[in-house]
Amino acid sequence: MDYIEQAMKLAISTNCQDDRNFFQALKEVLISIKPLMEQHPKYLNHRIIQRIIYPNREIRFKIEWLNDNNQTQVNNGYRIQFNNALGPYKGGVRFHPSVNPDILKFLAFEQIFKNAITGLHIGGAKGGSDFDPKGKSEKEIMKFCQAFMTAFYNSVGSDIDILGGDIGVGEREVGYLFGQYKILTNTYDSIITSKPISLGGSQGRASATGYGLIYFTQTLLENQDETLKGKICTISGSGNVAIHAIEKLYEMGAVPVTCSDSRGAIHDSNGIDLELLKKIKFERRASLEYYAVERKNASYVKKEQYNNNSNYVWEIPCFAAFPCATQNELNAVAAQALINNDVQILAEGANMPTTPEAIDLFVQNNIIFAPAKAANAGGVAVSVLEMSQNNSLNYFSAEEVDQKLRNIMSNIYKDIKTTCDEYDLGMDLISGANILGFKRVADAMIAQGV
Ligand code: NDP
Ligand code: 2IT
Repeated sequence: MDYIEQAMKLAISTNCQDDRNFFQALKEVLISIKPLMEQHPKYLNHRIIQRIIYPNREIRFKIEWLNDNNQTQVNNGYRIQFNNALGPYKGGVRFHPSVNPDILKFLAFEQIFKNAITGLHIGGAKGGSDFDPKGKSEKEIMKFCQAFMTAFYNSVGSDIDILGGDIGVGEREVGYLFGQYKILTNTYDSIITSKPISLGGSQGRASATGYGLIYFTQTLLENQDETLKGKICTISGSGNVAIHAIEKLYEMGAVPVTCSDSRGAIHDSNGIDLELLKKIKFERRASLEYYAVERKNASYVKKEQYNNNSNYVWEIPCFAAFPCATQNELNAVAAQALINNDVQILAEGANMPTTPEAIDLFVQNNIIFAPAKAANAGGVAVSVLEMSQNNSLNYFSAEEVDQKLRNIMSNIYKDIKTTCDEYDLGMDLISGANILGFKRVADAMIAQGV
């Protein structure tokens, strides 16, 4: 039995049998580090794989809060502190009804390697709750955030575990989480990032993931003597990552023509109206169907009308495609449609948005594939700038943050490409990213002893 089979067997026997998202993320890493394992037996000798597939701590807690009708509500809360070999645990918090230990374990596992790829000294974690922010009043959101922090505050710390944003958790939620921590501990510790600017948040953190995604794509294309200028691009999602990716695509002279949310998708062949999109999603927190009501030339397709469960946005011919909503949102049907329409590059803004079958199709057809661990790492990298400015009681200007983000994304690309060259991987950026991240974490584990 080889190390991959052995590790998968071990992972399945020590986790819930249904942890399919975690097993998917794990298997991809295990397969792609094969060249590293073959050249450096020390990683197997130090039993790094057996050690790295167990989270250091899995915290589960109950959140009780009162809704606007004074009825008691109960939600599940979690934090997976997966690995802190490189630095304090760092990773976002997700509020979505689908949140469960499997989803958070996959996200925390991915975060270990993503954080390592940035070259910064942070470990990997993820947390969240099955709380659904949709339809809740401002007061209910605040009450829930306060109860979440109350249930869990003694497990975080600015040099222990630093939280951040993710699906359903933006500046508003982060502000309430931070405010409650301050009350409970009487400190102003930087235990969470993506804070509002008024609380010490970083200029440019809100836009960092989306902008970073496009900077990474542009660097990659420049190395192929290509550019995004004038190119049709398709995007899924219409949250923090998607909207800022669309914004940066316009700045690069590209034409983003789609977006989607949990209920449906928009195709606007003249280019997405960014101001209208921001108004609908950021201000009104409403459904995208209103976009088509206000923009008569745009078409709106409801989720129930998608073909074979494949988002309508992937049927639109494009040069580059950017899945920016959620995990496993781009399946083999979508991949085939994109390939038939001659897509040139796929860059992941969301975490693990592409199914393994879809990835296989892109690889077989030589489509350039920019994996999430590299392409969306700009968000967490700017989170570290936020931690750094908080801890030094200083701040970085918007221009400084943008310049640092550009450098970080271009260095990530260079480091991955160097790894690809070293292991003779051509443009297999998935393996390059996994080897680079794994090696940095494994070396730190070995250096610390057992
Ligand atoms: P937001 O909550 O701001 O937006 C999420 C978007 O995706 C919304 O348009 C939402 O639709 C849609 N969506 C969420 N879940 C589903 C689903 N199950 N099916 C279809 N659509 C869905 O989150 P972010 O933009 O911050 O995050 C998007 C992705 O990017 C996630 O995978 C996240 O982990 C990843 N990411 C985020 C980072 C960040 O800094 N925020 C950093 C790196 C990665 P609706 O509007 O209807 O809710
Ligand atoms: O997936 C991610 O990298 C994030 N959600 C951002 C994490 C962070 O701590 O800023």
